[in-house]
Amino acid sequence: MELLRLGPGLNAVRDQAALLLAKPGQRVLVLADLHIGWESTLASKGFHIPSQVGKMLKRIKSIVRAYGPQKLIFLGDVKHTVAGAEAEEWAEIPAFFEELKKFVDEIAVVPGNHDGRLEALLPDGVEMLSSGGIALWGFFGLFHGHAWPSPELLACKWLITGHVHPVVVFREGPYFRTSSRVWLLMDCDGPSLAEEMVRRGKARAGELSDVKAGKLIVMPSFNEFLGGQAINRPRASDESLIGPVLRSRSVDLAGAEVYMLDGTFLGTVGQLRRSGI
Ligand SMILES: [Mn+2]
Repeated sequence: MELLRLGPGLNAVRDQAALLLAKPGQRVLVLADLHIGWESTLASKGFHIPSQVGKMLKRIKSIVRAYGPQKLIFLGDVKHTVAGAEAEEWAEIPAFFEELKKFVDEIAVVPGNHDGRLEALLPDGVEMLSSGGIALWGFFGLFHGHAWPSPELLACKWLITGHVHPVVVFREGPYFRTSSRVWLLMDCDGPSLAEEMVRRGKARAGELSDVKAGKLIVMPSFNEFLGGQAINRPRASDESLIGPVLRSRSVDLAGAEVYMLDGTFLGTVGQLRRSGI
């Protein structure tokens, strides 16, 4: 396993949709969009896919073994069904967290839009954070992305979200298409984002004296089978997957750099859309 450096203390784990945030003596692993229970919603439509939770657990364990983070933060959409909890989730989610507790000291969840009633499934010792996210070390503002971040996150240089499940879709001949999960890295105009949040009543001007947000990362989904936003297609297929910050004019989505999980740079979102691949 190998790290791809995105910034100071900010690393993607090569070939994994995982971020390792570090400062001297501390390491935090961040994963987004596991959507546990997604397969069971497909079963009701007649598709039967074996549960992915065991495989995801295995992948998390191997990353933890390689880098020894003290803390694991789930960046929203741990589970799939939006409002309630399906029978499979009632069984799989508590067992999943109990297993994780054996090898990571601290576990926290930033809730996403699919995490209704998740709290009831979390064992003792797993912390449920606010849906406005968490300002880690005053440097990394972590939130899911379906809603605005808490105002204090704008004091962080890096904003980090999930929710979008960005993929690039490649055509292969007339019949086949393959999609690859990708990272998006873009500039973010912190003062303009702050202004927009004040205008929309999501923050009070006094709360935003120290705005440092300058970069936004959109993480690929940790679940490798989920569909997502084909960011190389001219128009987003599902606007609801975009979220308020990406829809705002404060971030440069067209200028976003697109990276495959192995670190290959594909170009910017704008270039990919224009090239029509
Ligand atoms: Mn989401």
